[in-house]
Amino acid sequence: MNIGRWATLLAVYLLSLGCQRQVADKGAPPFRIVATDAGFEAPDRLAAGLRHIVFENHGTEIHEGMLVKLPKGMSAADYVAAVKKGSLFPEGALDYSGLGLTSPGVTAEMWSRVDPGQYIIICWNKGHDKTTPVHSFTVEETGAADDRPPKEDVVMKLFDYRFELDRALRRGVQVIRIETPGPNMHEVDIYRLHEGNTVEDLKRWRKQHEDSPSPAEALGGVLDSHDIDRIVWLRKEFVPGRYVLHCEMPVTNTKLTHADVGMVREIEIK
Ligand SMILES: [Cu+2]
Repeated sequence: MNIGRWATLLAVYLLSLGCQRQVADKGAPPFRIVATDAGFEAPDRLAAGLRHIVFENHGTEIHEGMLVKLPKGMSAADYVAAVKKGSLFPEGALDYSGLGLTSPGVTAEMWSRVDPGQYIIICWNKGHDKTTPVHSFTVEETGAADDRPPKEDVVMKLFDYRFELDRALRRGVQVIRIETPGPNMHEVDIYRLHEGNTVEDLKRWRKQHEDSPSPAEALGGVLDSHDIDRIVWLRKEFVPGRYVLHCEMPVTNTKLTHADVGMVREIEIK
């Protein structure tokens, strides 16, 4: 090979490296979870770090996608067996947030940190935790850069037992940074009320666990984390309407939910 040809090949190689770098800078595609009534479709690997997670409900029922990190020695089957015996928090497993209740046809997205380990995705709506298969995946330390969340428009704080917003949510795309001062674990489901329905209708409907027509559309909020210092970001497009923030976490040692003891808030977006 003459020098000229070698130099050309080298130039082409360097150019292609440059292109690869440009692609890498745009970031990896989001971790995409598709929920159906038969279970979840999602990759079986994810790089550790702050990750952009997209959740699409292709089913006919409301679903959610909670990430749970399993302790060493516990399999997905072990976790599900404990849940079937009635445990909401199988010992040693850590809730790692995820996208909350999401109506059929709705897509939700968030940014949240994942650490190396074995995980499952599980839906707790309407007994799906006992009837619908969980999805297992592995989080690996690959050195991949964090997915950077967009700058927040609003900060939402989850306290015992109320939601605080540092400013009003507006119509259009909003990024909500969600913190949990607690001191208990919390979640926030976001609903848009259908015309003529009230918060009371929604609370009653969530208690019934029946197939009665829903008074609201579930837009996909964020689920709880054992690590309450965790900050997550939610991005959502809002049309004008009446919305409800609702926490369905159980009050310890009771059959009440946080919504029952006041953790529910109606907001209007103009
Ligand atoms: Cu709560």
